[in-house]
Amino acid sequence: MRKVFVILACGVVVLVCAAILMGYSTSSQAQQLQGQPHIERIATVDYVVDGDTINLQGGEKVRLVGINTPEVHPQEEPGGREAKEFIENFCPHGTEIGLDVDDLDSMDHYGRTIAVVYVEVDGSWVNLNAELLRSGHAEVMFIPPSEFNPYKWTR
Ligand SMILES: [Ca+2]
Ligand SMILES: [Ca+2]
Repeated sequence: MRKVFVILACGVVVLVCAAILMGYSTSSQAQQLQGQPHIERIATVDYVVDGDTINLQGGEKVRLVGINTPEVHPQEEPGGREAKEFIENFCPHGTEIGLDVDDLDSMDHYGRTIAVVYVEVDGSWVNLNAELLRSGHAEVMFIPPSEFNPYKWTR
């Protein structure tokens, strides 16, 4: 009787370990699907222009790829100020951000760098473009050719 119990207990331990390992591998697979942060360079924020545009120190302007937020200039559209404030909270003046520039279309016709912007939150890099979509401050604006598929960020 005691032996049966020990065998059963071992079985339970093995099952629990297997479940933990399986859970671990699926979550890391999910992370891979979402795309690991791929940071090509670090830049410093001068100021946030609006929800999808950031001016960097040194004069470079960045347009967040794959998304659009309501305008703030010259006329404020509904939600424009909220979107601007949302990203200002993540990257106020002087913040170091990570950039992944769109390899297939690196600049728009206003001369702005087209990129995914990463901000550091609790020690890990967060895709700010995706955060704008998930929080409802931005809509998908997919203009091919592009290295990025913003529809993946909404999942
Ligand atoms: Ca916009
Ligand atoms: Ca890139």
